[in-house]
Amino acid sequence: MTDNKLDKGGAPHQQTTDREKTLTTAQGGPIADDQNSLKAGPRGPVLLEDHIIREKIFHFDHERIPERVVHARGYGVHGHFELTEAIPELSCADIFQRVGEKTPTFTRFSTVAGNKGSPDLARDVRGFATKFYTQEGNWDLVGNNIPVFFIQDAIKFPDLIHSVKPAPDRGFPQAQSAHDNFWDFISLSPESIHMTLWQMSDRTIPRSLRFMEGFGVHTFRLVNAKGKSHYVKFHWKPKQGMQSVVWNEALKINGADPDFHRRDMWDAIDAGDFPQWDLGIQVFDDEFADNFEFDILDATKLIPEEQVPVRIIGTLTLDANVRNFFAETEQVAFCTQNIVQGIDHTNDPLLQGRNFSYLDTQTKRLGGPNFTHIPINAPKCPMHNFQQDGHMAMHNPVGRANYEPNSWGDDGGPRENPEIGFKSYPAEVEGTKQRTRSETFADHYSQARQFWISQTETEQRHIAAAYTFELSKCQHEKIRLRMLSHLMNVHDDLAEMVAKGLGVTQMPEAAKPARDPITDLPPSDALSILKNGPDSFAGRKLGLFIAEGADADMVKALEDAFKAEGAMVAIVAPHVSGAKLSDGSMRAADEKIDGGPSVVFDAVALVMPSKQGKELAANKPAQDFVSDAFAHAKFIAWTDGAKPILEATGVADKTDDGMMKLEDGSAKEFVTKCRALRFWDREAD
Ligand code: HDE
Repeated sequence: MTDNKLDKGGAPHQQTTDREKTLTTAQGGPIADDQNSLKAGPRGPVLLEDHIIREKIFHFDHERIPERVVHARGYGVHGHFELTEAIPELSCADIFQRVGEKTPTFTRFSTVAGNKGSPDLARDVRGFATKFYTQEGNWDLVGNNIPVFFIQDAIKFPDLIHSVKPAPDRGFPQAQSAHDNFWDFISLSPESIHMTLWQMSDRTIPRSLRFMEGFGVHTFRLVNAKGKSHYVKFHWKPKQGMQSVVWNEALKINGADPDFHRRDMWDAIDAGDFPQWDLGIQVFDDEFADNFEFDILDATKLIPEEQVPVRIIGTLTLDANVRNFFAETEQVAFCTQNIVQGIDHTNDPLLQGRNFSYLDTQTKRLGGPNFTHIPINAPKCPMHNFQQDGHMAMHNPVGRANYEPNSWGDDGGPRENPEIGFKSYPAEVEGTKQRTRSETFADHYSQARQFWISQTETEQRHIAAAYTFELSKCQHEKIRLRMLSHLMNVHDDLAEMVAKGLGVTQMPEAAKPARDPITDLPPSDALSILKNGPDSFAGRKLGLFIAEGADADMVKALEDAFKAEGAMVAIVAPHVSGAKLSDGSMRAADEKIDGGPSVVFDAVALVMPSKQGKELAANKPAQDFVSDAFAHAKFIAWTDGAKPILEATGVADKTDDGMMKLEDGSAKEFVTKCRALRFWDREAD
């Protein structure tokens, strides 16, 4: 039984007589009063003997753990992986054997540069890390939403990250790469140029975590039961299709909703709209590796899908939000060295460095070697060993044996199992000990050029604009010019567009390449977002702006049409209480217009009588709703009554095929238009 009582001082007490619901100390002692500390007299000093306040505040003081040094801001979701094609001929990994089998997973998406409280829509690479709780141990695929990386050798990682993170003296900039330090480092590390093309593309401003690809980046090995190895690159392909926002929109979303991505993921899963990705593998052998233009151990290179097709072998479904953010998302500890029999590492020097780093960082972050005992990190298969003690140990050996070999028979604890136990692929290794970079890693521009020529004009424009924006934030001309000298080796068009954007009239000399770029690599459509559109508005959101007296039939027609498409509709109104529609019914709003700008929606519609349209034409948030939607190439529909708002923003004069007036029966037509997601022709104009 719960009761709400006031004590003499007026503090509310919510009381119960149910032992199960009784508030207790960490020691299990029931607490009678959680509102008042123990005092000597009602106005007297607080007594040190009060074990309840001391325990409560002591625990509070220790709530924070170090945030991740990179990828601090992240969002985790539970799910499962279902195998759709078994691959025993390639790998004996247990997870890849039985079609239809579901393996539980935990996936954490993240940004790299910002701290834990930074906004979701920073221009940044997104982490895409998945822990598969397989029946033969945990496999962590710790990837990104970009298939290549900035550097070739892990020894450069602390410098790369330092350069993008806040400068030591001033403590800013936060969560951004648009500054001198970052581009200084990049322009002195030509190996990073390919990655910066991806970084300056719209890949780093995804519309949703649900709408991006994922990549394992490195070349790994698949090893079958006979010990035969193939090389593999892992891919995640979103079933929802890819989509990004535009930069001006990203800037505004960060202000309107810094939690935009996590909210979107939470809402989708909460609504039962579970995002899915296909797991694809690119498999190749030594012969391909020997003939490929680049070194397959070089993480700054990808293998075009046209050269090695991606074969789909399973599907990841994210179907449950976390129950406790800290316990799950914060405490999850991904480690690249968590592989299972049937999957193995290669000599990629970046991967080798990561295998050291992740274990080390988790030990520091989670406070000791027993982070594997935390439920989110513990395997879901049997686990037995002789590891013992240490901070917060949850599993210790029982009985007398805590070592092996031992002669205690059945009481002697777990034993080795050569049959199913992990065996490293016996790759041959030889060489002189030396600090060097292989000659085969020396090409830094060819795939950057290939990426550029694979993009649509819209995407190229965005890339050039992003370089221009970021380099314009560099206060030192020498850094801007040094970057330009690299872009000249990528493609003349790109270099010219950026030079024009920066106002550079005298081009610098092109950087001297370590190896002459290959200029005839063919374009690869798979590298473009826009060439791979979903042609569906499913999973997207319409912002439906209504006001008092809005046509009830039109509101319903739009809601029905968008829901039938699998899309969401959010109602925006002058007041959050909503608006009375033409049929007298009250329609509650999801957002007041000031808090529901069009940047948080994929398309917008305005439905209102002309009296309200005229009034709202003078309302700045209402004007921004329309003018931003127009500027961000969104599809816009309106009823006649809303026209004054379009007129007030100058949009009414510019009607194009991305805009339409709503009339009876036209809701479905609007949905059909919206399937293109954006009306890019407007931007080109
Ligand atoms: Fe990471 N990286 N990384 N990284 N990384 C970490 O581990 C590191 C790299 C990636 O959601 C850290 O748990 C080094 C490439 C993701 O919890 C740390 C190098 C790729 C996450 C670390 C790299 C990644 C991390 C920090 C250069 C894509 C977030 C906290 C050799 C393939 C995982 C932590 C999560 C996190 C080190 C490069 C992806 C410090 C040394 C390449 C998705 O261990």
